[in-house]
Amino acid sequence: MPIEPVAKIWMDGKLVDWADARVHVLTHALHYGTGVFEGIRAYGTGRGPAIFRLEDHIRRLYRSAQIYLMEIPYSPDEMMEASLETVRVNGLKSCYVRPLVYRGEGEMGLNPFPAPIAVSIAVWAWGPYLGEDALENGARAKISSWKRLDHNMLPPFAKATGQYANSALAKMEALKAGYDEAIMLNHHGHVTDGTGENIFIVQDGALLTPPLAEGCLPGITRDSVMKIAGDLGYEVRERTLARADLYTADEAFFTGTAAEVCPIREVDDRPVGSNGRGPITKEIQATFFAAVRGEIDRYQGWLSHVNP
Ligand code: PPE
Repeated sequence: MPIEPVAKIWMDGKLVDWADARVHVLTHALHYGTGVFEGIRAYGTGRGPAIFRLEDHIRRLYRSAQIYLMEIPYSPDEMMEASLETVRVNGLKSCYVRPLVYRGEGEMGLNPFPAPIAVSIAVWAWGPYLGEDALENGARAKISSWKRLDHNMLPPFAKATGQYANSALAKMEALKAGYDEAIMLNHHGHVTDGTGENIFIVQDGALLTPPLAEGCLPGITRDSVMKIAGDLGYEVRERTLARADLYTADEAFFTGTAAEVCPIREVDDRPVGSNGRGPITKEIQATFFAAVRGEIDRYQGWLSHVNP
Protein backbone atom coordinates (compact mmCIF):
# COMPACT_ATOMS: atom_id res chain seq x y z
CA MET A 1 0.00 0.00 0.00
CA PRO A 2 1.39 3.43 -0.90
CA ILE A 3 2.14 5.57 2.11
CA GLU A 4 -0.19 8.42 2.91
CA PRO A 5 1.63 11.80 2.89
CA VAL A 6 1.81 13.68 6.20
CA ALA A 7 2.34 17.43 6.61
CA LYS A 8 6.00 17.75 7.61
CA ILE A 9 9.34 15.96 7.45
CA TRP A 10 12.34 17.00 9.53
CA MET A 11 15.36 17.67 7.29
CA ASP A 12 18.70 18.94 8.55
CA GLY A 13 17.25 20.80 11.48
CA LYS A 14 14.09 22.18 9.88
CA LEU A 15 10.55 20.95 9.35
CA VAL A 16 9.78 21.04 5.63
CA ASP A 17 6.62 20.22 3.71
CA TRP A 18 6.25 16.59 2.66
CA ALA A 19 6.48 17.51 -1.04
CA ASP A 20 9.71 19.48 -0.50
CA ALA A 21 11.60 16.71 1.31
CA ARG A 22 13.66 15.79 -1.76
CA VAL A 23 17.28 14.90 -2.52
CA HIS A 24 19.49 15.30 -5.59
CA VAL A 25 20.06 12.32 -7.87
CA LEU A 26 23.79 12.56 -7.09
CA THR A 27 23.20 11.89 -3.40
CA HIS A 28 26.10 9.65 -2.37
CA ALA A 29 23.90 7.24 -0.39
CA LEU A 30 21.67 6.64 -3.39
CA HIS A 31 24.64 5.23 -5.32
CA TYR A 32 26.67 3.53 -2.61
CA GLY A 33 24.25 2.72 0.23
CA THR A 34 26.13 5.03 2.59
CA GLY A 35 23.45 5.68 5.16
CA VAL A 36 22.36 4.47 8.58
CA PHE A 37 18.83 4.56 9.86
CA GLU A 38 16.35 3.59 12.52
CA GLY A 39 12.83 2.25 12.54
CA ILE A 40 10.75 3.28 15.54
CA ARG A 41 7.05 3.21 16.32
CA ALA A 42 4.81 5.61 18.20
CA TYR A 43 1.61 4.17 19.65
CA GLY A 44 -1.53 5.76 20.98
CA THR A 45 -1.71 5.69 24.78
CA GLY A 46 -4.15 7.10 27.33
CA ARG A 47 -1.99 10.25 27.31
CA GLY A 48 -1.72 10.64 23.54
CA PRO A 49 0.98 9.21 21.30
CA ALA A 50 4.21 7.93 22.83
CA ILE A 51 7.36 6.76 21.08
CA PHE A 52 8.43 3.27 22.13
CA ARG A 53 12.03 2.94 23.41
CA LEU A 54 13.13 6.13 21.67
CA GLU A 55 16.38 6.44 23.61
CA ASP A 56 17.41 2.86 22.75
CA HIS A 57 16.71 3.39 19.06
CA ILE A 58 18.67 6.63 18.97
CA ARG A 59 21.54 4.91 20.80
CA ARG A 60 21.57 2.20 18.12
CA LEU A 61 21.58 4.89 15.40
CA TYR A 62 24.77 6.35 16.91
CA ARG A 63 26.31 2.87 17.08
CA SER A 64 25.52 2.29 13.40
CA ALA A 65 27.08 5.68 12.59
CA GLN A 66 30.14 4.80 14.68
CA ILE A 67 30.61 1.56 12.70
CA TYR A 68 30.38 3.51 9.42
CA LEU A 69 32.69 6.34 10.57
CA MET A 70 29.92 8.89 10.26
CA GLU A 71 29.63 11.77 12.64
CA ILE A 72 26.03 12.78 13.28
CA PRO A 73 25.95 16.59 13.44
CA TYR A 74 23.33 16.57 16.24
CA SER A 75 23.39 15.28 19.79
CA PRO A 76 21.31 12.24 20.80
CA ASP A 77 19.06 14.59 22.80
CA GLU A 78 18.51 16.73 19.71
CA MET A 79 17.66 13.64 17.65
CA MET A 80 15.19 12.49 20.30
CA GLU A 81 13.57 15.92 20.53
CA ALA A 82 13.37 16.17 16.73
CA SER A 83 11.69 12.73 16.58
CA LEU A 84 9.11 13.77 19.17
CA GLU A 85 8.52 17.07 17.39
CA THR A 86 8.01 15.38 14.01
CA VAL A 87 5.39 13.04 15.47
CA ARG A 88 3.74 15.96 17.30
CA VAL A 89 3.42 18.36 14.33
CA ASN A 90 1.92 15.70 12.09
CA GLY A 91 -0.87 14.96 14.55
CA LEU A 92 -0.93 11.19 14.00
CA LYS A 93 -2.28 8.98 16.80
CA SER A 94 0.24 6.29 15.98
CA CYS A 95 2.96 6.06 13.35
CA TYR A 96 6.30 4.70 12.23
CA VAL A 97 9.32 7.00 12.72
CA ARG A 98 12.29 6.80 10.35
CA PRO A 99 15.45 8.74 11.26
CA LEU A 100 18.03 8.55 8.46
CA VAL A 101 21.65 9.73 8.44
CA TYR A 102 23.17 9.66 4.97
CA ARG A 103 25.98 10.88 2.79
CA GLY A 104 24.49 13.65 0.68
CA GLU A 105 25.39 15.39 -2.57
CA GLY A 106 28.58 17.15 -3.60
CA GLU A 107 31.07 14.34 -4.12
CA MET A 108 31.02 11.09 -6.04
CA GLY A 109 33.33 8.11 -5.91
CA LEU A 110 33.76 5.36 -3.40
CA ASN A 111 35.54 7.44 -0.81
CA PRO A 112 32.62 8.54 1.37
CA PHE A 113 34.57 10.97 3.57
CA PRO A 114 34.18 14.12 1.44
CA ALA A 115 30.41 13.66 1.01
CA PRO A 116 28.48 15.79 3.51
CA ILE A 117 26.32 14.11 6.15
CA ALA A 118 22.61 14.86 5.99
CA VAL A 119 19.92 13.89 8.48
CA SER A 120 16.19 13.45 8.14
CA ILE A 121 13.29 12.15 10.20
CA ALA A 122 10.09 11.10 8.47
CA VAL A 123 6.92 9.68 10.00
CA TRP A 124 4.00 7.89 8.42
CA ALA A 125 1.09 5.70 9.41
CA TRP A 126 2.11 2.07 8.99
CA GLY A 127 -0.26 -0.83 9.60
CA PRO A 128 0.67 -4.45 10.34
CA TYR A 129 3.92 -5.15 8.44
CA LEU A 130 3.16 -8.75 7.47
CA GLY A 131 -0.61 -8.15 7.34
CA GLU A 132 -3.44 -8.22 9.85
CA ASP A 133 -4.04 -11.90 9.16
CA ALA A 134 -0.41 -12.82 9.94
CA LEU A 135 -0.59 -11.05 13.32
CA GLU A 136 -3.49 -13.30 14.25
CA ASN A 137 -2.90 -16.52 12.35
CA GLY A 138 0.81 -16.45 11.62
CA ALA A 139 3.07 -15.83 8.64
CA ARG A 140 4.35 -18.44 6.19
CA ALA A 141 8.12 -18.30 6.08
CA LYS A 142 10.76 -19.83 3.83
CA ILE A 143 14.45 -20.36 4.48
CA SER A 144 16.22 -18.17 1.98
CA SER A 145 18.91 -19.31 -0.42
CA TRP A 146 20.51 -15.93 0.37
CA LYS A 147 22.82 -16.04 3.38
CA ARG A 148 22.67 -13.28 5.98
CA LEU A 149 25.48 -10.71 6.06
CA ASP A 150 28.66 -11.76 7.79
CA HIS A 151 30.48 -9.74 10.46
CA ASN A 152 33.53 -9.31 8.22
CA MET A 153 31.58 -8.42 5.12
CA LEU A 154 28.87 -6.01 6.19
CA PRO A 155 28.45 -5.86 9.97
CA PRO A 156 24.97 -7.13 10.90
CA PHE A 157 24.99 -5.03 14.09
CA ALA A 158 24.73 -1.87 11.99
CA LYS A 159 21.42 -0.77 10.57
CA ALA A 160 22.86 0.61 7.34
CA THR A 161 20.90 1.32 4.17
CA GLY A 162 23.21 -0.59 1.79
CA GLN A 163 23.01 -3.72 3.91
CA TYR A 164 19.32 -4.02 3.16
CA ALA A 165 20.03 -5.12 -0.41
CA ASN A 166 20.64 -8.49 1.27
CA SER A 167 17.20 -8.43 2.87
CA ALA A 168 15.58 -7.27 -0.37
CA LEU A 169 17.01 -10.23 -2.31
CA ALA A 170 15.72 -12.65 0.31
CA LYS A 171 12.32 -10.93 0.52
CA MET A 172 11.80 -11.00 -3.24
CA GLU A 173 12.73 -14.67 -3.43
CA ALA A 174 10.23 -15.55 -0.68
CA LEU A 175 7.41 -13.46 -2.19
CA LYS A 176 7.97 -14.89 -5.68
CA ALA A 177 7.75 -18.39 -4.19
CA GLY A 178 4.44 -17.52 -2.52
CA TYR A 179 5.60 -17.04 1.10
CA ASP A 180 5.16 -14.03 3.38
CA GLU A 181 8.70 -13.76 4.71
CA ALA A 182 12.22 -15.14 4.37
CA ILE A 183 14.46 -16.44 7.14
CA MET A 184 18.18 -16.13 6.56
CA LEU A 185 20.90 -18.49 7.76
CA ASN A 186 24.51 -17.48 8.32
CA HIS A 187 27.53 -19.11 6.67
CA HIS A 188 27.49 -21.89 9.27
CA GLY A 189 23.88 -22.68 8.41
CA HIS A 190 22.59 -21.27 11.70
CA VAL A 191 19.35 -19.30 11.92
CA THR A 192 19.82 -15.52 12.13
CA ASP A 193 17.00 -13.11 11.23
CA GLY A 194 14.06 -12.57 8.96
CA THR A 195 14.56 -9.85 6.35
CA GLY A 196 13.48 -7.26 8.92
CA GLU A 197 12.83 -9.26 12.09
CA ASN A 198 14.47 -11.28 14.84
CA ILE A 199 13.24 -14.81 15.48
CA PHE A 200 12.09 -16.70 18.56
CA ILE A 201 10.92 -20.26 18.99
CA VAL A 202 9.13 -21.90 21.89
CA GLN A 203 10.42 -25.34 22.83
CA ASP A 204 9.17 -27.23 25.89
CA GLY A 205 7.79 -24.04 27.41
CA ALA A 206 11.05 -22.06 27.07
CA LEU A 207 11.82 -19.26 24.61
CA LEU A 208 14.90 -19.65 22.43
CA THR A 209 16.44 -17.01 20.18
CA PRO A 210 19.80 -16.99 18.39
CA PRO A 211 22.73 -15.20 20.09
CA LEU A 212 23.44 -11.83 18.42
CA ALA A 213 26.90 -12.93 17.30
CA GLU A 214 25.25 -15.37 14.86
CA GLY A 215 24.59 -12.28 12.75
CA CYS A 216 21.34 -10.84 14.09
CA LEU A 217 20.48 -7.18 14.36
CA PRO A 218 20.41 -6.33 18.08
CA GLY A 219 16.67 -5.87 17.95
CA ILE A 220 14.93 -3.62 20.43
CA THR A 221 11.69 -5.58 20.13
CA ARG A 222 13.76 -8.74 20.75
CA ASP A 223 15.08 -7.15 23.92
CA SER A 224 11.58 -6.05 24.98
CA VAL A 225 10.19 -9.55 24.39
CA MET A 226 13.02 -11.16 26.38
CA LYS A 227 12.15 -8.88 29.31
CA ILE A 228 8.39 -9.40 28.96
CA ALA A 229 8.74 -13.20 28.69
CA GLY A 230 10.99 -13.28 31.76
CA ASP A 231 8.48 -11.14 33.68
CA LEU A 232 5.72 -13.56 32.66
CA GLY A 233 7.75 -16.38 34.19
CA TYR A 234 9.13 -18.02 31.05
CA GLU A 235 12.68 -19.21 30.71
CA VAL A 236 14.44 -17.30 27.92
CA ARG A 237 17.69 -18.57 26.43
CA GLU A 238 19.96 -17.38 23.64
CA ARG A 239 20.91 -20.53 21.76
CA THR A 240 22.18 -21.35 18.28
CA LEU A 241 19.27 -22.57 16.19
CA ALA A 242 19.45 -24.90 13.21
CA ARG A 243 16.77 -24.83 10.53
CA ALA A 244 15.22 -28.05 11.84
CA ASP A 245 14.73 -26.33 15.22
CA LEU A 246 12.22 -24.16 13.36
CA TYR A 247 10.53 -27.18 11.79
CA THR A 248 10.07 -28.92 15.13
CA ALA A 249 9.34 -25.93 17.38
CA ASP A 250 6.16 -25.85 19.44
CA GLU A 251 5.71 -22.19 18.43
CA ALA A 252 7.69 -19.56 16.52
CA PHE A 253 7.38 -15.84 16.03
CA PHE A 254 9.11 -12.80 14.54
CA THR A 255 9.85 -9.62 16.44
CA GLY A 256 10.58 -6.20 14.97
CA THR A 257 9.49 -2.61 15.17
CA ALA A 258 7.63 -2.84 11.88
CA ALA A 259 6.57 -6.51 12.28
CA GLU A 260 5.81 -6.13 16.03
CA VAL A 261 5.27 -9.63 17.51
CA CYS A 262 4.11 -11.79 14.62
CA PRO A 263 3.51 -15.55 14.83
CA ILE A 264 5.08 -17.88 12.27
CA ARG A 265 2.71 -20.65 11.31
CA GLU A 266 4.77 -22.46 8.72
CA VAL A 267 8.45 -22.81 7.80
CA ASP A 268 9.34 -24.40 4.46
CA ASP A 269 5.81 -25.89 4.25
CA ARG A 270 6.11 -27.58 7.65
CA PRO A 271 3.38 -26.46 10.06
CA VAL A 272 4.90 -25.04 13.23
CA GLY A 273 3.11 -26.40 16.32
CA SER A 274 -0.62 -26.03 15.80
CA ASN A 275 -0.13 -24.22 12.44
CA GLY A 276 -1.32 -20.92 13.89
CA ARG A 277 -0.62 -18.56 16.78
CA GLY A 278 0.55 -20.59 19.77
CA PRO A 279 -0.65 -19.81 23.31
CA ILE A 280 2.69 -18.47 24.59
CA THR A 281 3.11 -16.33 21.47
CA LYS A 282 -0.39 -14.99 22.01
CA GLU A 283 0.31 -14.10 25.64
CA ILE A 284 3.60 -12.36 24.80
CA GLN A 285 2.03 -10.54 21.86
CA ALA A 286 -0.87 -9.29 24.01
CA THR A 287 1.53 -8.13 26.74
CA PHE A 288 3.72 -6.38 24.16
CA PHE A 289 0.75 -4.50 22.68
CA ALA A 290 -0.46 -3.53 26.15
CA ALA A 291 3.05 -2.28 27.03
CA VAL A 292 3.45 -0.11 23.93
CA ARG A 293 0.02 1.41 24.57
CA GLY A 294 1.01 2.39 28.10
CA GLU A 295 -1.35 -0.08 29.79
CA ILE A 296 1.28 -1.76 31.99
CA ASP A 297 2.89 0.27 34.76
CA ARG A 298 6.20 -1.59 34.89
CA TYR A 299 6.90 -0.77 31.22
CA GLN A 300 6.03 2.95 31.35
CA GLY A 301 9.74 3.73 31.31
CA TRP A 302 9.88 2.52 27.70
CA LEU A 303 7.58 5.33 26.54
CA SER A 304 8.44 8.88 25.54
CA HIS A 305 5.24 10.88 25.44
CA VAL A 306 4.93 13.26 22.52
CA ASN A 307 2.84 15.81 24.44
CA PRO A 308 4.41 16.17 27.87
N1 PPE B 1 16.53 -7.85 12.11
C1 PPE B 1 16.58 -7.06 11.01
C2 PPE B 1 17.41 -7.51 9.86
C3 PPE B 1 15.84 -5.88 10.98
O1 PPE B 1 15.90 -5.10 9.90
C4 PPE B 1 15.05 -5.51 12.09
C5 PPE B 1 14.25 -4.24 12.06
C6 PPE B 1 15.02 -6.36 13.22
C7 PPE B 1 15.80 -7.51 13.19
C8 PPE B 1 14.25 -6.02 14.46
O2 PPE B 1 14.81 -4.93 15.16
P1 PPE B 1 13.92 -3.95 16.06
O3 PPE B 1 13.07 -3.16 15.13
O4 PPE B 1 14.89 -3.12 16.80
O5 PPE B 1 13.11 -4.82 16.95
N2 PPE B 1 13.71 -3.88 10.80
C9 PPE B 1 13.21 -2.53 10.58
C10 PPE B 1 13.03 -2.22 9.11
C11 PPE B 1 11.78 -2.65 8.46
C12 PPE B 1 11.60 -2.03 7.08
O6 PPE B 1 10.96 -2.66 6.21
O7 PPE B 1 12.05 -0.90 6.83
C13 PPE B 1 11.98 -2.25 11.43
O8 PPE B 1 11.31 -3.17 11.88
O9 PPE B 1 11.71 -1.08 11.64
